[in-house]
Amino acid sequence: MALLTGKTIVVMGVANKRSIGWGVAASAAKQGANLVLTHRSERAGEQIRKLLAELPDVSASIVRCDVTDDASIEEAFAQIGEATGRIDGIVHSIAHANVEDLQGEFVGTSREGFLLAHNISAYSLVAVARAARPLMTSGGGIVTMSYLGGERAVENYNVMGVAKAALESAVRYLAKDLGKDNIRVNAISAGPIRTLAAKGVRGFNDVLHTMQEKAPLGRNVDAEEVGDVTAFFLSDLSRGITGEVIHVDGGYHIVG
Ligand code: N5H
Repeated sequence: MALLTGKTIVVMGVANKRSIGWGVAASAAKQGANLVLTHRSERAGEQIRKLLAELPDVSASIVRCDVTDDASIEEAFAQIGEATGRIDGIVHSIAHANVEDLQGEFVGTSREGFLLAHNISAYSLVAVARAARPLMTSGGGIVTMSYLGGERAVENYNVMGVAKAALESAVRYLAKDLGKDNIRVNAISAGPIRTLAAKGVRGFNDVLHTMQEKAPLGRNVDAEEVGDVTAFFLSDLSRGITGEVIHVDGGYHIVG
């Protein structure tokens, strides 16, 4: 039997076919999950509709959710609850920072830019976990996406690195709280992947190149590989793991 048969998985943050969230949705669907995909922009909603149209056998619905707005989160999860009755997993694949805060010196980060990055990229996991908890009546898994820049000072990653450090810490505190409800909370630290978010950010191509050169596996990773590890975290195979950050980066973090 597939790993996620009979489970409802909510994937937040698919912008287009290159999104890590879409790699996750595809892996989860392959493992038999019933999907709910959330988006903020109309444009992302359209992209998701198009992508799902190519997978007619997959059971999926689309819900709008703006994670900067508590009322929107509440409404989205009320809608999901009505439609599905229960949630077994949440995948948080959402981050944002001002493009001017993703280059040059971190010391120049404005208060506003710092708060924006932390609001969307880290606090949103806490708000979503709280909203989803009452619907996760059989327990389940929450998975979020991080990057090595949350552990090390990586050129240009700047305010996002600080937000990812907060996100990874939030994973541990949420895991501590939600363990009593048999809800596990874990993160994946993914290698660089050419997504819409990565487009136009300074130095991205250099990072891809270095990764290929130095990673033990000698190549970059893709969204499907991240998706498969996410499916593992959402499945009962990982039932003994919570509060963990696992690297899906071809081993780069052990050498780079
Ligand atoms: C070391 C690097 C390269 C430099 C830093 C890149 C950081 C990227 C993450 C953030 C989330 C990108 C971002 O917010 C871009 C926005 O300012 C502009 N783009 C958008 O608004 C597009 C339209 C939407 C879809 O994107 C978002 N996020 O809203 C890190 C890279 C090697 C790895 C990487 C790219 C990591 C990561 O966190 O995504």
